[in-house]
Amino acid sequence: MLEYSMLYPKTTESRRAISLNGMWKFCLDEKAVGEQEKWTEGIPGNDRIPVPASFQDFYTDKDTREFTGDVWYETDMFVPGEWENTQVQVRFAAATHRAVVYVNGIKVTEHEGGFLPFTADVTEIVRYNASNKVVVKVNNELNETNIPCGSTVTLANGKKMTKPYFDFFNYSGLQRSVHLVSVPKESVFDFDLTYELDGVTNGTAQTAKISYQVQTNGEHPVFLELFDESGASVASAQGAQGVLTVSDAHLWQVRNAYLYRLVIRIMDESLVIDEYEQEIGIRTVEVKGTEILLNGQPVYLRGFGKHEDSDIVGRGFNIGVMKRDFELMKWIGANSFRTSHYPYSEEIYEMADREGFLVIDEVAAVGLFASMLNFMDASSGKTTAFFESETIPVLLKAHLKALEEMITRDKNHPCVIAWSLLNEPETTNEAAVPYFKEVFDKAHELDPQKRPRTYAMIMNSTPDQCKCFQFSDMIALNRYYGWYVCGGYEISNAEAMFRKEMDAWKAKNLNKPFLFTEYGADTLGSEHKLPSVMWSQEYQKEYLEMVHGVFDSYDFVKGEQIWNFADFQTWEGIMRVNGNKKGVFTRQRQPKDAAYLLKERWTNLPLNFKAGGVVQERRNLNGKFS
Ligand code: GCB
Repeated sequence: MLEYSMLYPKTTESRRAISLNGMWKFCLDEKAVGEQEKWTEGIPGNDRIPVPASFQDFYTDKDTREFTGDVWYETDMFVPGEWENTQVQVRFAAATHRAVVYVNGIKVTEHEGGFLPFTADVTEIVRYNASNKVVVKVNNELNETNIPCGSTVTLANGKKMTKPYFDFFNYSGLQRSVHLVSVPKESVFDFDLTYELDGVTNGTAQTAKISYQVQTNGEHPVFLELFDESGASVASAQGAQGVLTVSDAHLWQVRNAYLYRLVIRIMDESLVIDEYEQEIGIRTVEVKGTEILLNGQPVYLRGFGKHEDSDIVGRGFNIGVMKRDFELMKWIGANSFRTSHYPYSEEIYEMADREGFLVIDEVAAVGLFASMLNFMDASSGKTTAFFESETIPVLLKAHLKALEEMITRDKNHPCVIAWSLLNEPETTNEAAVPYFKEVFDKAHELDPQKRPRTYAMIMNSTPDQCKCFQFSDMIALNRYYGWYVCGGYEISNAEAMFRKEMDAWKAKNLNKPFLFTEYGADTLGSEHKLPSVMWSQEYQKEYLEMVHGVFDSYDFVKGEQIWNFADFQTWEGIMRVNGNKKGVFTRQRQPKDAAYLLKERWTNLPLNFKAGGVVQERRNLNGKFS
């Protein structure tokens, strides 16, 4: 069990949450002297930087952008006097990739892993009704013992540099919100919900049973109450575990969400000891044969692999970009996305709950293939014996901990319909098998709703080579036929190879749904060419017509999430033109030509496309239809 609660900080009758976002003092620790020079009590210089944000893209010199090592943050926080006798915490929604936190010069916590929250209990350390100093040392080095994987090298000039085994810029720092929190001594720590529906018709269930379990750190009784969108109370229950029964329940549906408000209270007679509330959606999710069922109805996923990435703030949570992204996803007819390649900011799941998007939630286990060009290398047959390395046990431990943090954090979001436990690991070697078994078993054990588990499979994880696909409840393929393999005028060969692989999967008769979690072609928003060449907008469309035709030929393919929603920053190199350009939208969130082609297809595809294993009559949905 985790030592801190993963509940999102909220102000309620019993709780207080004060945002510490804003301008923080900031400095780089170029000589790694911070502790020695007592920066733990206050950092040098007078530079200030926004939190939340990645630190990299504010500055005009390359050494700062590429800085690898420790960076230090500092702010002052006033702790109200009336908070004495409560638990006082500082809560970081993320610190990438690891952090040590000091309050008034005293170390209060440390955390490894850059995309999930952690909390420091500072009850005994803070001065009440007074100002207190928070200092955070954040380190952004990459290694093979933490996720995401990569390495850190030292250049001839003595400066360090990261070499990610993944295709996104190593943005880092305090990229998400920080809160100062007061929670009663006796409080709600965690809760689980599972759903059972009876008599489902047209988005309602005659009866919905919500089995719950609430974890507190005390003995006082627990009460639950559920309110509908009009504010009416529709169910209540007493006890740390039990069932809430809702009659004529409105179901949470794809792009048609209905959210109930769940209020959990710990009471002492009529006195509220603690109160926590969260919006929840009533829905079930399961995989049956080749179908993905939401509330028992087959769904076909259409959408994106995304990144948290935008100009200036990098991977920092940006509320405006979030809003724009959801509007674009709605405009284009998407209904889902994968949080490639790390769990996203909590606000994004709240928005997906509200907008009815289906989310495949991915832990940051990317780069488990020791190559900076794994997307290329895997297509050319390179192997790296990754799972034979002696550091694997340490990596596995970090991976399992991140998994526990992610599932605990996200399990009550209706939008989360599946867990992605790795992206593009090397699965051509038997050594991967025991590692996979642990990770997949752990996800099952941690998730009260037993949602489907998957992992995104790299090009050489083919039916005859891959040793691990049996672990997935849904097979998720990342495929680049027509880009990394046989691009341009060779696209007809790409199609033949693609179909050959799909025929081999079909022959295996796995009786599981298949998803394409990646496919795409780099495209420069500036380039047009008739007839097409690779990188032109015309080629991106031709490529999509080819892959859509393949998708539509196989009735077990139950979803398509194109790579990528928008252009995004990567490390620099000959394969990338100031970043990865496979976006359907530019980094500034304007459409490329392919966006209109996708809109035409996705707004016409029925939600239950291919339901019952029948390849339905295909209209002009822009694939090469047979
Ligand atoms: C992949 C990776 C993704 C890359 C993408 C690409 O297979 O999962 O992180 O960005 O390919 O564009 O090469």
